[in-house]
Amino acid sequence: MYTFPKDFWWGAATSAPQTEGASLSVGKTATTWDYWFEQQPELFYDQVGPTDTSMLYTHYKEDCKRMKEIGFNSYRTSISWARLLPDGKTLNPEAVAFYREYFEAIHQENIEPVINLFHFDMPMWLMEKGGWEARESIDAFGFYAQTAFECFGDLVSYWTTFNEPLVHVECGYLYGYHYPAIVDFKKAIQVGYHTLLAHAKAVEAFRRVLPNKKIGIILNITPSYAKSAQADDQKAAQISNLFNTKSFLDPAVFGHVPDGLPDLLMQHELLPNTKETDRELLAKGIVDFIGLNYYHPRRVQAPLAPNMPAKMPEDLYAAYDWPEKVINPYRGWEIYPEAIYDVAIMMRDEYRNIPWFVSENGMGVADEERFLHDQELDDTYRIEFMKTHLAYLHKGISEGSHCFGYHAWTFIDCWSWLNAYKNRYGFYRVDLKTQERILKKSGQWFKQVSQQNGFEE
Ligand code: BGP
Repeated sequence: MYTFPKDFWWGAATSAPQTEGASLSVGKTATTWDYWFEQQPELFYDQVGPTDTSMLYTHYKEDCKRMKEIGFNSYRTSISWARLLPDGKTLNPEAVAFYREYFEAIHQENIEPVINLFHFDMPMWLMEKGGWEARESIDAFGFYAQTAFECFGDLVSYWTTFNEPLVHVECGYLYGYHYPAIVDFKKAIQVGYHTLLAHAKAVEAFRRVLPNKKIGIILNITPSYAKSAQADDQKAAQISNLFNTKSFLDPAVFGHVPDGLPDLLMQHELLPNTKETDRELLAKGIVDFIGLNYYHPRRVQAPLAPNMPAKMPEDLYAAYDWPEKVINPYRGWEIYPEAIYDVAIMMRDEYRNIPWFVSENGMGVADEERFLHDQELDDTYRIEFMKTHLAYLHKGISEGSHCFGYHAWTFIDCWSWLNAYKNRYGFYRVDLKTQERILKKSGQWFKQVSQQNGFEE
């Protein structure tokens, strides 16, 4: 039997833009997603945009009951910045009422809410002023964070500032997958830097407004494994970890950017514009806990055609196609549960064993809707995926890593950016036409795991 620590969190994560719906109503203004969908709906899978999500805005009460039914004792979602502050300054009373009722409904089911502030949903009013590229985004985020803490601090004990900040940096400014779809390494570094400062600004406000509660940050973790023991491959893996793991984790845990990163950026003419007071602000960004979203690792090797200065990260480390990799045939990502153990040990040994939890882990299945229907929602593959990851997590915990929970991605099939409803992950299936929710086999299994606080080997 794999038994997990007492009071272990069992639950799942979602986010406001991926579940709420009502995306341009009840006072909410547009985010970059609403805007982009309006401009170019053909970019979105099946042309499904952010309005057509799982409608938690109207279904949240029953959905909180559904969470309880499958054993959740904690649950993460986010607040929509553009709903709470439609113009960045004026509070939307309907948003306050909605979130207060939603968080109360979560409590009524004895579920601990974990509330995140930013999940890739940049309000258009700020995008028009430059978004994360503009230095004023730091104060704008600080004001939003403080407002949220003041409005909901009595109902929420666990807060997080950002979900996967690396993703809005990479997807928006490096690879062109998210709006504003810019491809510019130097801009991406500047955007990442402003995000770090915005995070610190929010933590600073948090310590003032809610000194007795806990704050963290949610990071995507893609541990980099080198192709070989040769020095150039090892160096590539180190650089990849510097960018992809340490860039946000070190500031959140130690209050400063990781050693080696400023030198590397200087060498490649990528240093961001800074102010003298930044160092002091960054030091205020130390959190109480970390959430790590783990889906797959990175395999890297020395760059095939290094460029000096680097134009893209690939000039510093290249992707490597590991011949032994096991692939999720439904989503294309490598499945490597062992990495979750390596991450647990890294947190223990390199990050002062700060409390952390797995804040997303799950198996995406493209077009699951089509074939699950015929198999009575039998998603055994998802159960196997979670079991193997939990087994490695258990090993890390039994060796002293301070992990206090596991959140699946996700509770309910939800809208996922340009992929819309292509890859489904939910314990509950959602019929987009009728909004009917149907429990998959994985949800029944998860209930047992939560009730037993573990599972049979
Ligand atoms: C994570 C995000 C989630 C969700 C998930 C699945 O990076 O935090 O918001 O999108 O990935 O992604 P996809 O639907 O592309 O498979």
